[in-house]
Amino acid sequence: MKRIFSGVQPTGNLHLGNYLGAIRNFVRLQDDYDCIFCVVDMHAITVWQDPVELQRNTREVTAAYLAAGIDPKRNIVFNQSQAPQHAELAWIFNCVARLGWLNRMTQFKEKAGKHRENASVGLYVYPNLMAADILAYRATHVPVGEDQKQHLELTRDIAQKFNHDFGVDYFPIVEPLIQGEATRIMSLRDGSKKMSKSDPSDMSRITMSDDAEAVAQKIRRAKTDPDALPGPEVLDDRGRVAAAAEAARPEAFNLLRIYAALADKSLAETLTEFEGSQFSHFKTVLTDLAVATLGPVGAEMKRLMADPGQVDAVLAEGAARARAIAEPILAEVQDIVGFLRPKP
Ligand code: AQP
Repeated sequence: MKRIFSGVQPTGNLHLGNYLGAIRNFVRLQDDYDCIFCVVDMHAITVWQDPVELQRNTREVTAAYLAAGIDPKRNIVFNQSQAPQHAELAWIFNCVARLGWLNRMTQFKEKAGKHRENASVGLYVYPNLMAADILAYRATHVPVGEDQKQHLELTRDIAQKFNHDFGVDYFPIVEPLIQGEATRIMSLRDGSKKMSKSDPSDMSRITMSDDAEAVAQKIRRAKTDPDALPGPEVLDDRGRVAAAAEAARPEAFNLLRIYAALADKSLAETLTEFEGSQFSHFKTVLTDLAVATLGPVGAEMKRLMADPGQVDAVLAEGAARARAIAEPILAEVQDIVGFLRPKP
């Protein structure tokens, strides 16, 4: 069976973008793939994390996975730091990846910003650890949002270079799985910025644990424009919003895409449904749908957060299963590289 690896960072404020762009897709993949879903706490510490918050956020992402419908018996659910093979393989990949490759990573540039010299070395080599996460299990497919495509490309480059340098055909060349309408949900306050956990404004995102009142308030205050909603004529032959139309009304199209994703409809269907409507009407319908979809997930997350023992047990069991897969793979890699190790 094809194997999937994917992860979410436990950096707090899990939001609708994480849900629609990642977690909900994970749930759908569990029927067709052998899935490993990780809470990537080692990635999280590439920027400062309060240790108490990190533990809480690790449980929160796990709770979100479970509440959204990921079955920890059928799939592996664990936190990255409990499988040391990730770090060990990442070191080998640090020696395979080239500086020039990492220098091209746009996410590092965005996250390090103007204070590049002050960024952690971990933030810089983050894509090598991501490659190790995936390849420690020889995963073949990775569900990712648009924003992770460049990092996945680097994973492919690392696998190819490793195979070439050592004259082996060991690591698979992973394929991205990008699904649905909601690959990039934008901020509710600024349609040119992606919805993100680290945005200082809480009004920019709907979080997975927002109650109905908070969801309603955030959608009501979401930035829009004075015009009525457009119809399907804004789509080009490939079903994409024409660039000029998108640039003129980014917030409107963002809300329409959120609706389409929540309702599991295409953007074309959504545009047809709301053509000519005022935002006041559309926002009411969108709020009802968001509350109906996220409400039960948020409630189950709360229940699980009140029972940390249950969450920790899922992580411990998942980590044991993850290590059982990664250990022999790492041993083979060590043999390929030429590291001496005691043979069983
Ligand atoms: N706005 C988004 N729209 C669609 N998908 C998104 N993802 C994140 N933001 C959006 C997807 O969620 C998964 C987990 O992301 P992550 O937590 O590992 O890292 P991230 O992409 O850095 O998430 P954030 O929320 O944007 O955090 P900050 O603010 O720290 O940068 C990934 O699959 C991602 O594509």
